[in-house]
Amino acid sequence: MSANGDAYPIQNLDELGRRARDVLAANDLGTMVTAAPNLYPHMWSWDAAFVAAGLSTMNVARALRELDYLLAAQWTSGMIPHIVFSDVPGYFPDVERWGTRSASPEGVQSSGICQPPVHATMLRRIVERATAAGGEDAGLAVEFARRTLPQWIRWHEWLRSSRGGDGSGLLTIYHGWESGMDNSPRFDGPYSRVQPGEMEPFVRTDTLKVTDLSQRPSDEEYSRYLWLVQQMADVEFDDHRLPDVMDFQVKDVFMSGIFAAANEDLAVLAEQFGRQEDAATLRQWAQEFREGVDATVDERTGLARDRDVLTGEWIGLPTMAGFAPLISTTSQSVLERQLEIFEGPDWTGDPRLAFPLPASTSTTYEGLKPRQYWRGPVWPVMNWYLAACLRSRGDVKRYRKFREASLAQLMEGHFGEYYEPFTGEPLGSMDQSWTAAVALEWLADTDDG
Ligand code: 2M8
Repeated sequence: MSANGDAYPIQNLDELGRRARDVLAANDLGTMVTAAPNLYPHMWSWDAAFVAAGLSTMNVARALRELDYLLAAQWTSGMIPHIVFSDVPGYFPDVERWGTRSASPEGVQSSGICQPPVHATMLRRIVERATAAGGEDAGLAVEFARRTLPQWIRWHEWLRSSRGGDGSGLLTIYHGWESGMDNSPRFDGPYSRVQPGEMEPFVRTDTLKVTDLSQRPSDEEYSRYLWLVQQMADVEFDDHRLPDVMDFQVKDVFMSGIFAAANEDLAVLAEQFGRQEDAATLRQWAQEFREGVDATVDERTGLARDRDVLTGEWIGLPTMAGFAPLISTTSQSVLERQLEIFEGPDWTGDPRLAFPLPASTSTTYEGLKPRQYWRGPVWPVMNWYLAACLRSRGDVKRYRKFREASLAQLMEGHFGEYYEPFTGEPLGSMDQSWTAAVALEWLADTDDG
């Protein structure tokens, strides 16, 4: 049953906080907070980072346990897998289909790909929050960060070498799932060239749970997703062989912006613990990826672009990924142009929007699908992440605008995975953990500091 029962509109911010905490408590298996109660009964890598940030507003020790559990699944290569499976059945593809049993660490069941590296940014946030609060939590958070710093550095090292070592300042993904924006139209071109071969048949479980099929990816999309999993499994997830065998290879600009910012955040932590050399290396990577992201900006549209590695083509569709520089750029002119577009009539300034929040594709894009997953809906977690990036630049005014709109959106009470941009209807999974987590983050930041 839903943690909030038959969801009803929330009356005030105290109630929003209470109900968000209830959602996280109901999704907590003890070892992990699952991404959602029904649709996603496991731990997802970037969900876990956002969830940890949300948990830290009420229980720092529990937040750190979440990150610890994720880290325990880190592969010897340094990769942090995108899913750590619980024992709850009902999600497909499961660990058997992934074929990762021997590649994962002993006793861990995981998938074999990664997701956007928001972890260091969230860890820095947790440490700063706990330090500001003082007392026992401060010690716990600092100790945790000190102890786990080498693991986070290894994760970044792996990303930099296995996914971004070609000097482009951009990370390569081998599956749309690695971007976290699974079926975004940005990947339509690359996916159109993926032709599934002989494959074991499969039965999807997501469409049994979200029964309005228009909200999920199509079967055709799913067979491509599964084909890519098989291609990786065939080479035993060997990073060196992926460039030779994978039919999908994209330089992901949004993930690269996240990586730039996360390197900067990890450098701050490394410095705090006297690891100056590591901090210098991380800062160098931050700079490399900042430049990589800025270099993708299309002069004409002002948006950042992905690149299809296999064809060499730019992918310049008007999706949220076009705003990667908002996360990472240090160029004032790039920033100003991006903000102008972001607040203009194709994005948050579209008067038809239920709330002035960014949709996953421009609301004037001809391919907009306002109810379908990453093809149009508004994602609360992205609203908060982008706002937090602006606030870390000192842009409190915009942060407040985002906060007001986001809280208004969440008052409908379902903690939806995503929302219809024009009506504000919650879609996908209800009681989604990262939505509840960012509600707590918004509520914790009353001073906007
Ligand atoms: C969605 O992705 C999973 C596959 O990884 C799925 O559709 O089954 C995405 O929204 C992804 O970004 C998110 O981490 C995951 C769990 O919330 O769900």
